[in-house]
Amino acid sequence: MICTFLDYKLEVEKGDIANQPDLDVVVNAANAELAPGGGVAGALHSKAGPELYRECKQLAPIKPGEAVITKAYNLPNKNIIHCLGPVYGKDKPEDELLASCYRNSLQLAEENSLSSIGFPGISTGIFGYPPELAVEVVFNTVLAVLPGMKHLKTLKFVVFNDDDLHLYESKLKDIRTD
Ligand code: AR6
Repeated sequence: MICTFLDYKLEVEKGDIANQPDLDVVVNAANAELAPGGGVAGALHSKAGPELYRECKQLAPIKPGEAVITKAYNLPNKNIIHCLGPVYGKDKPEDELLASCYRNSLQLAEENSLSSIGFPGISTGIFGYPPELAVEVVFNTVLAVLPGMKHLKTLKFVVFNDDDLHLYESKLKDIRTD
Protein backbone atom coordinates (compact mmCIF):
# COMPACT_ATOMS: atom_id res chain seq x y z
CA MET A 1 0.00 0.00 0.00
CA ILE A 2 1.27 3.46 -0.98
CA CYS A 3 0.10 6.90 0.07
CA THR A 4 1.34 10.43 -0.43
CA PHE A 5 2.02 12.89 2.36
CA LEU A 6 2.90 16.38 1.09
CA ASP A 7 5.62 15.67 -1.52
CA TYR A 8 6.57 12.34 -0.01
CA LYS A 9 5.67 8.77 -0.83
CA LEU A 10 4.96 6.53 2.16
CA GLU A 11 4.71 2.82 1.57
CA VAL A 12 4.28 -0.41 3.54
CA GLU A 13 5.22 -3.82 2.21
CA LYS A 14 5.46 -7.28 3.70
CA GLY A 15 8.92 -8.49 2.74
CA ASP A 16 12.60 -8.81 3.50
CA ILE A 17 14.59 -5.68 4.37
CA ALA A 18 17.64 -7.39 2.83
CA ASN A 19 15.91 -7.60 -0.56
CA GLN A 20 14.93 -4.02 -1.42
CA PRO A 21 16.74 -3.18 -4.66
CA ASP A 22 14.64 -0.07 -5.32
CA LEU A 23 15.78 1.73 -2.15
CA ASP A 24 18.92 3.89 -1.73
CA VAL A 25 19.34 2.94 1.91
CA VAL A 26 17.96 0.34 4.28
CA VAL A 27 17.95 0.60 8.08
CA ASN A 28 19.39 -2.08 10.33
CA ALA A 29 17.86 -2.90 13.74
CA ALA A 30 21.36 -3.33 15.12
CA ASN A 31 23.02 -4.33 18.38
CA ALA A 32 25.42 -1.98 20.19
CA GLU A 33 28.48 -3.66 18.67
CA LEU A 34 27.03 -3.46 15.15
CA ALA A 35 27.76 -7.17 14.86
CA PRO A 36 25.87 -9.75 12.83
CA GLY A 37 23.03 -11.02 15.05
CA GLY A 38 19.60 -12.52 14.49
CA GLY A 39 16.56 -10.95 12.83
CA VAL A 40 17.16 -7.90 10.66
CA ALA A 41 20.87 -7.61 11.56
CA GLY A 42 21.46 -11.24 10.66
CA ALA A 43 19.68 -10.91 7.32
CA LEU A 44 21.54 -7.72 6.35
CA HIS A 45 25.01 -8.88 7.42
CA SER A 46 24.73 -12.27 5.77
CA LYS A 47 23.68 -10.76 2.46
CA ALA A 48 26.08 -7.79 2.61
CA GLY A 49 29.06 -10.05 3.35
CA PRO A 50 31.92 -9.94 5.89
CA GLU A 51 33.31 -6.58 4.74
CA LEU A 52 30.30 -4.90 6.32
CA TYR A 53 31.29 -6.00 9.82
CA ARG A 54 34.84 -4.78 9.18
CA GLU A 55 33.50 -1.26 8.58
CA CYS A 56 31.02 -1.57 11.46
CA LYS A 57 33.75 -2.39 13.98
CA GLN A 58 35.29 1.05 13.40
CA LEU A 59 31.98 2.75 14.31
CA ALA A 60 30.91 0.62 17.31
CA PRO A 61 29.76 0.75 20.02
CA ILE A 62 26.65 2.91 19.64
CA LYS A 63 24.06 3.86 22.26
CA PRO A 64 20.26 3.41 22.15
CA GLY A 65 18.73 6.00 19.82
CA GLU A 66 21.94 6.52 17.81
CA ALA A 67 22.43 5.81 14.12
CA VAL A 68 25.51 5.44 11.89
CA ILE A 69 25.88 4.93 8.15
CA THR A 70 28.03 2.46 6.19
CA LYS A 71 28.37 1.21 2.66
CA ALA A 72 26.03 -1.63 1.63
CA TYR A 73 28.59 -4.01 0.05
CA ASN A 74 26.75 -6.93 -1.59
CA LEU A 75 23.31 -5.55 -0.82
CA PRO A 76 21.56 -3.88 -3.78
CA ASN A 77 21.46 -0.50 -1.97
CA LYS A 78 23.89 2.42 -1.72
CA ASN A 79 24.12 2.44 2.08
CA ILE A 80 22.95 0.89 5.33
CA ILE A 81 21.99 2.97 8.36
CA HIS A 82 22.50 1.07 11.61
CA CYS A 83 20.32 2.04 14.61
CA LEU A 84 20.29 0.71 18.12
CA GLY A 85 16.69 0.61 19.31
CA PRO A 86 15.74 0.52 23.01
CA VAL A 87 15.27 -2.80 24.77
CA TYR A 88 11.66 -2.54 25.92
CA GLY A 89 11.42 -2.27 29.73
CA LYS A 90 15.15 -1.60 30.11
CA ASP A 91 16.30 1.43 28.09
CA LYS A 92 14.19 4.43 29.09
CA PRO A 93 12.36 6.52 28.03
CA GLU A 94 11.78 3.93 25.34
CA ASP A 95 9.44 6.08 23.23
CA GLU A 96 11.99 8.90 23.01
CA LEU A 97 14.83 6.51 22.23
CA LEU A 98 12.78 4.83 19.50
CA ALA A 99 11.83 8.24 18.07
CA SER A 100 15.54 9.17 18.03
CA CYS A 101 16.31 6.11 15.92
CA TYR A 102 13.86 7.16 13.22
CA ARG A 103 14.78 10.87 13.44
CA ASN A 104 18.52 10.24 13.30
CA SER A 105 18.13 7.78 10.42
CA LEU A 106 16.10 10.23 8.36
CA GLN A 107 18.63 12.99 9.05
CA LEU A 108 21.56 10.77 8.06
CA ALA A 109 19.81 9.79 4.83
CA GLU A 110 19.15 13.45 4.06
CA GLU A 111 22.74 14.49 4.83
CA ASN A 112 23.94 11.82 2.40
CA SER A 113 21.57 13.00 -0.36
CA LEU A 114 19.69 9.71 -0.41
CA SER A 115 16.20 9.79 -1.86
CA SER A 116 14.60 6.56 -0.63
CA ILE A 117 14.82 4.70 2.68
CA GLY A 118 13.45 1.43 4.05
CA PHE A 119 12.74 0.80 7.74
CA PRO A 120 12.08 -2.45 9.57
CA GLY A 121 10.14 -2.36 12.85
CA ILE A 122 13.09 -1.32 15.02
CA SER A 123 12.98 -2.85 18.55
CA THR A 124 9.79 -4.86 17.86
CA GLY A 125 11.53 -8.24 17.57
CA ILE A 126 14.12 -9.49 20.03
CA PHE A 127 14.04 -6.13 21.90
CA GLY A 128 10.34 -6.68 22.76
CA TYR A 129 8.74 -3.29 21.95
CA PRO A 130 5.00 -3.94 21.41
CA PRO A 131 4.36 -3.25 17.71
CA GLU A 132 1.08 -1.40 18.36
CA LEU A 133 2.93 1.07 20.63
CA ALA A 134 5.96 1.34 18.36
CA VAL A 135 3.87 2.22 15.30
CA GLU A 136 2.47 5.30 17.09
CA VAL A 137 6.00 6.55 17.83
CA VAL A 138 7.09 5.78 14.27
CA PHE A 139 4.32 7.76 12.59
CA ASN A 140 4.50 10.71 15.02
CA THR A 141 8.24 10.98 14.39
CA VAL A 142 8.25 10.43 10.65
CA LEU A 143 5.40 12.87 9.95
CA ALA A 144 7.12 15.52 12.09
CA VAL A 145 10.56 15.12 10.51
CA LEU A 146 9.79 14.48 6.82
CA PRO A 147 8.60 18.01 5.95
CA GLY A 148 12.17 19.32 6.41
CA MET A 149 13.64 16.82 3.93
CA LYS A 150 14.71 17.90 0.45
CA HIS A 151 16.51 14.87 -0.97
CA LEU A 152 14.48 12.19 0.73
CA LYS A 153 11.23 11.50 -1.13
CA THR A 154 10.28 7.86 -0.50
CA LEU A 155 9.95 6.00 2.77
CA LYS A 156 9.06 2.32 2.86
CA PHE A 157 8.15 0.34 5.97
CA VAL A 158 9.20 -3.25 5.40
CA VAL A 159 7.26 -5.50 7.77
CA PHE A 160 7.61 -9.20 8.34
CA ASN A 161 4.13 -10.47 9.20
CA ASP A 162 0.44 -9.82 8.49
CA ASP A 163 -0.32 -8.30 11.90
CA ASP A 164 2.33 -5.61 11.38
CA LEU A 165 1.16 -5.08 7.81
CA HIS A 166 -2.37 -4.35 9.05
CA LEU A 167 -1.07 -2.02 11.79
CA TYR A 168 0.90 0.06 9.30
CA GLU A 169 -1.88 0.01 6.71
CA SER A 170 -4.36 1.38 9.22
CA LYS A 171 -1.98 4.25 10.09
CA LEU A 172 -1.35 5.00 6.41
CA LYS A 173 -5.10 5.11 5.72
CA ASP A 174 -5.45 7.83 8.38
CA ILE A 175 -3.03 10.14 6.56
CA ARG A 176 -4.07 9.22 3.06
CA THR A 177 -4.24 12.31 0.85
CA ASP A 178 -4.40 10.88 -2.68
N1 AR6 B 1 13.09 -8.09 7.00
C1 AR6 B 1 12.17 -7.28 7.60
N2 AR6 B 1 11.80 -7.40 8.89
C2 AR6 B 1 12.38 -8.37 9.61
C3 AR6 B 1 13.35 -9.26 9.07
C4 AR6 B 1 13.70 -9.07 7.71
N3 AR6 B 1 14.61 -9.85 7.10
N4 AR6 B 1 13.75 -10.12 10.06
C5 AR6 B 1 13.04 -9.79 11.17
N5 AR6 B 1 12.21 -8.76 10.90
P1 AR6 B 1 14.78 -7.66 15.26
P2 AR6 B 1 15.16 -5.63 17.38
C6 AR6 B 1 11.29 -8.04 11.81
O1 AR6 B 1 14.75 -8.71 16.32
O2 AR6 B 1 13.90 -5.97 18.07
C7 AR6 B 1 19.29 -8.66 16.53
O3 AR6 B 1 19.77 -9.91 16.80
C8 AR6 B 1 10.95 -8.71 13.11
O4 AR6 B 1 9.86 -9.60 12.94
O5 AR6 B 1 15.62 -7.89 14.07
O6 AR6 B 1 15.52 -4.17 17.20
C9 AR6 B 1 20.32 -7.56 16.77
O7 AR6 B 1 21.61 -8.10 16.72
C10 AR6 B 1 10.59 -7.53 13.98
O8 AR6 B 1 9.26 -7.10 13.71
O9 AR6 B 1 15.28 -6.25 15.89
C11 AR6 B 1 19.98 -7.03 18.13
O10 AR6 B 1 20.66 -7.72 19.16
C12 AR6 B 1 11.53 -6.42 13.49
O11 AR6 B 1 11.94 -6.84 12.19
C13 AR6 B 1 18.50 -7.29 18.29
O12 AR6 B 1 18.20 -8.37 17.40
C14 AR6 B 1 12.77 -6.19 14.34
O13 AR6 B 1 13.26 -7.42 14.83
C15 AR6 B 1 17.66 -6.11 17.84
O14 AR6 B 1 16.32 -6.36 18.15
